Amino acid sequence: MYQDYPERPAEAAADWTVPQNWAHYSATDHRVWDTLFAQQAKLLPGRVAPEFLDGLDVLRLSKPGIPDFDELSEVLTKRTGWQVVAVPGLVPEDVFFEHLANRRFPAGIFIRKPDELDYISAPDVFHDVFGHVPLLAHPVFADYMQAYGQGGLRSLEFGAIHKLARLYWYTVEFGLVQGADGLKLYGAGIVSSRSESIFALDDPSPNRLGFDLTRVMRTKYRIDDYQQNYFVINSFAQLLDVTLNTDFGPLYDELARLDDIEIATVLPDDRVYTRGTQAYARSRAA
Ligand code: HBI
Ligand code: FE
Repeated sequence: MYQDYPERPAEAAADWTVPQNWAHYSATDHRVWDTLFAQQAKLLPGRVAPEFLDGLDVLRLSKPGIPDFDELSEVLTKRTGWQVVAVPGLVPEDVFFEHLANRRFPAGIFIRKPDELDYISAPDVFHDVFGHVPLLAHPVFADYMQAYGQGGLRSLEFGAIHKLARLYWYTVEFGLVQGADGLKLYGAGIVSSRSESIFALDDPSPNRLGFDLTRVMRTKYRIDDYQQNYFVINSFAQLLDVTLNTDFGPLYDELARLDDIEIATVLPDDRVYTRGTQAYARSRAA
């Protein structure tokens, strides 16, 4: 999903981990975290999957300031065996998958500046920790993330990483889940963004379609703006089951024979929750 990786910095280990150097964050850095946290903590109840709020709670993420990864890992490990490790930023895919497959989530240590609170071009510590870590405290989602990492390592052998990356994009980053009282957010790219937390649920522009593994792995995505499609799962168990019970080798063969699906297309077989007007996307293209 991300094309260019910098060289491994001299201070990083072979697996790209670095010390978090928590004591080096400035008062401004901590204030940025607190501002973003307060904003999302107010916005998300009722919009986000309850498992995410439970995760914030059990991991005590409301404690002021940027979390110390060692403290966070201690609580998380007791719950689900996951750890949070510090990395300089984006890491190469094989390194990323190797961490996930071993229940380590690589989180960037950098935090955005106070003048770029809503839009960032690379994932920072707020996106990585606030967005991704709460659901790692949920046993089923925790298993899904590991299964994804294991699948990622296998996808490298098939040269199919860009197909598998679509699964990550449309679930872990931008997924919606059907709740008892309507659609809920769970993707980290959505829940860590004030504006997309509103857009993904309320805006008439995007399509909201039922999740189907093959369909998702055929569908292009955009990295430069709000999504034009969101895919809706029934439960985290559905996501884990389909990942564990699919033989990805034959699926990659099948995908190689099928055309990619353009971003905003709705197919006859899609389970349509909302058919988008695409008005927002059109206004941005104009
Ligand atoms: N590195 N730090 C970091 N965070 C990511 O989310 C990430 C990455 N490297 C590769 C990657 N994501 C994706 O390419 C894969 O899931 C497909
Ligand atoms: Fe992310």
